[in-house]
Amino acid sequence: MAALDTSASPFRAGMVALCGRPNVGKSTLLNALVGSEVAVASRLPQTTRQRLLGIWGGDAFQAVLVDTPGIHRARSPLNRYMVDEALRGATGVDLVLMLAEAPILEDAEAAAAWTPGEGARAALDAVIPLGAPIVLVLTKVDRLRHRELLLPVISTWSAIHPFEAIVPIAATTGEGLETLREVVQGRLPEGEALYDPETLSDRDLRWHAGERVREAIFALLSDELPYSCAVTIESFREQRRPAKDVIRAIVHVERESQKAMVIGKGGQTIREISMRARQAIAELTGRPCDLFLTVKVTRNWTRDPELMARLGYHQPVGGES
Ligand SMILES: Nc1nc2c(ncn2[C@@H]2O[C@H](COP(=O)(O)OP(=O)(O)OP(=O)(O)O)[C@@H](O)[C@H]2O)c(=O)[nH]1
Ligand SMILES: [Mg+2]
Repeated sequence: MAALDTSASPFRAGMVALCGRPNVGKSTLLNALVGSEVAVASRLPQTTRQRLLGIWGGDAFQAVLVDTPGIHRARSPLNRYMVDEALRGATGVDLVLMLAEAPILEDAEAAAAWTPGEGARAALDAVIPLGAPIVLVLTKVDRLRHRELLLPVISTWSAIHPFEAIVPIAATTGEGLETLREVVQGRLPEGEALYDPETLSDRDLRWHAGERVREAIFALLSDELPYSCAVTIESFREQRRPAKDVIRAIVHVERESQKAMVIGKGGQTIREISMRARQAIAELTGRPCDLFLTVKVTRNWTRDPELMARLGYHQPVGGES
């Protein structure tokens, strides 16, 4: 009698959304899993504005990760768009990874009394009705001095929702990512890969170039300024000889006073933004690029859905998602 071959477990593939309130580390985790800096991450909340698919795969599985904007109380049309994008990203997926920061606690008493903040609860409450099973991912555990204090935190969370699993991680050090892989892989449906395994993300280079400019803006400008900026790519030309990309982009701001701040004294600030973005784009494409930035006032664009749509932030119409 021939021995049964049990070594070949079936290939698994599916969609996995990364959700949570702003700044919990969704984009950083996507980059760590994909193994490339495809998503923009920054120290500021509300960095991500649009969905991005990142392909995370191994020999036996492919998880199509959906990076989403942070779920928050949205006041402006731009913020409402972002929250809608997040919920669209978590709709119809096979699994949701709900990210929440592991709280930094000093003693057992504080840990026993700890409960999640309103923002974290609200993000979870927004995602539960979408119906996908949810894994809770407690992020940034490298910042904790007392790891044992995570245990009461985990029990508090498990009393709130029947999570599939609760996994503590630190995306910046790689801690917990192997456990996360096992948890995710085990919950993906059997099936063939959805994307060519060589693919890193679903967005084109033009989109990534715009994001790299926004990343530089989030890194270099302070206060509210990054939130008033949008970037459109006016032209993207691949030059043969010498081989390089020539990119023209517009940085849109909401008011005249902001234009002066983005340009900076003698053009210093916009030069720094351009230099930083140019390096990041070249890293992504593997060839040099020329980047020409213009700053333009598109008055109050964050409050006007029509202007937002022109800058690339359009709500899908009808059944499109
Ligand atoms: N110490 C530490 N910092 C982290 C870790 N993961 C993310 N961060 C930091 O947390 C900040 C926010 O990270 P992002 O990945 O941009 O967070 P996000 O959830 O995508 O934020 P939004 O797009 O604004 O919703 C950045 O400064 C990251 O470097 C981690 O594992 N450890
Ligand atoms: Mg993000």
